[in-house]
Amino acid sequence: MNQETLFISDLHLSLEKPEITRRFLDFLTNRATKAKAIYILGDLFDTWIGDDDFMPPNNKVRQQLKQLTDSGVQVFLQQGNRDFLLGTRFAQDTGVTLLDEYAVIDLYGTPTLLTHGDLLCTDDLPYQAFRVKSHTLEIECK
Ligand SMILES: [Mn+2]
Repeated sequence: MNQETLFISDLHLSLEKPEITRRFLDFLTNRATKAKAIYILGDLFDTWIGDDDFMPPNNKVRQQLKQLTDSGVQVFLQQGNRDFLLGTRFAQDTGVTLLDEYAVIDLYGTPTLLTHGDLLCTDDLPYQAFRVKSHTLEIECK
């Protein structure tokens, strides 16, 4: 069995770019099935307005991720600056494990820091202010 650990980031899946979605779904049903673990390091989706968003291509991606995790492949996911609303429901629906914005993993014996990267744009003060505000908003659903 192939024991690859695979990292992907910033696919920015959206309805407007079907070829990227097609290739990702192909990846999930082929190479990914032989992996030991897959780490998705943020911005899998170009936008994510909430875990109750079932618009295409979100649902198909959900289903394929679920199939992959059901088969025993571990999939880890960090939020990016575009899809930071990915949450626990998405994780439950797909079987992926959400990682904190900084996560240290043991990569073949080497401690390895994983992060999407937007936290490191420390010179961009307006962005960092937006980030703090957008990540702490309490949304009331009526
Ligand atoms: Mn990003």
